[in-house]
Amino acid sequence: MTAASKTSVAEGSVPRGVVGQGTGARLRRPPVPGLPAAPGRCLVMGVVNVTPDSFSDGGRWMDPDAAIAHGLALVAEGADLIDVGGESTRPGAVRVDGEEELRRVLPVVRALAQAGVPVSVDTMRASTARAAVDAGAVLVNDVSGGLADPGLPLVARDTGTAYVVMHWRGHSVGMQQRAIYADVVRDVRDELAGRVEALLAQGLDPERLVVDPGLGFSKTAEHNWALLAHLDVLADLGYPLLVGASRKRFLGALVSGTDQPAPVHERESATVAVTALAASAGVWAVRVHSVRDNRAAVAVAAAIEAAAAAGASGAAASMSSASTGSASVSSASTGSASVSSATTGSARMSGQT
Ligand code: PMM
Repeated sequence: MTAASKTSVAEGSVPRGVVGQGTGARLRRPPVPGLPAAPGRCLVMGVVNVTPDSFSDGGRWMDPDAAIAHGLALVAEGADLIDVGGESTRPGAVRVDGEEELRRVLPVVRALAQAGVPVSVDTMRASTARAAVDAGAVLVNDVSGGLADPGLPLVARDTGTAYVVMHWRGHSVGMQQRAIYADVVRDVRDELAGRVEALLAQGLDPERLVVDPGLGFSKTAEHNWALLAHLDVLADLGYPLLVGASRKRFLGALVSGTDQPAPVHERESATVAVTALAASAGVWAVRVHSVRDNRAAVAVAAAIEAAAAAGASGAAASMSSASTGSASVSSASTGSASVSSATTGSARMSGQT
């Protein structure tokens, strides 16, 4: 990266900011204009793949009515937004043509948006993104980070739509041959920084960018774990982070403990564990196929975060109460207010379920 590029990424990140620099930085969840916000917790993005061949749910939601009903069910379970995709990106998947992709996603995007659901469109095509945004999508989830179709980020720019820039090295056919890194965390961070720089140069609004490490995309299990272990390094880019680990092969391998990954339906508990840890690390959102348990994991992380914040102020106040006496009373109410806000979060969740 050039000095100039470093500057422009840093400038782009200024309004976003993160707490601290370098390892150990705690991630933050700045609101993204036009998207739902949930102060104090990670968002949950529910996935609806309108594809015959996605590894996790391929073929289940090909019928538009079934896909729409599934999206609404995920919202009822607590999803904050729904990601609708019409093209599988599993390793080795062959590309679907643009017309077919549009035929799959458009009725689903339109119906969910009309029902008031915040919809994200998972596409690498400008034409699909444009039609989806016109139909009400509020987020463009581009797994290629603008590399597959350079016109795609321009759709986000021109329509003022939020945009996910995911780390990507090439299309599904042959992508695992590109899983070669000197230092995966540093390399992914630098490649994402390069993409962000290019997007800012194209005129995208830094306030509307979300960054994603692209777990499983040109990455081995070891690479995925390293990235999850160093989310703080990616957060140093200064943008909200989206993490998509749900049901992926590396979780299947972890569960089975062998080279033969456990089947998709046995990867759910490991997915929920990743969600709890990623939410606790401060990511902005997790992308998941099943929502209820992941939403509970997010609520757990939020409750612990709130209790930690309350505990910190309580400790400070009880130290000062030695000299003032009354300080501990006001800190106790501050503490319980924070804790009850975590409880309110859980109550909201159960209200939705
Ligand atoms: N993974 C998949 C598809 N889209 N989008 C983002 N932003 N991040 C991801 O990790 C991601 C994605 C592949 O999973 P799927 O086929 O089950 O949807």
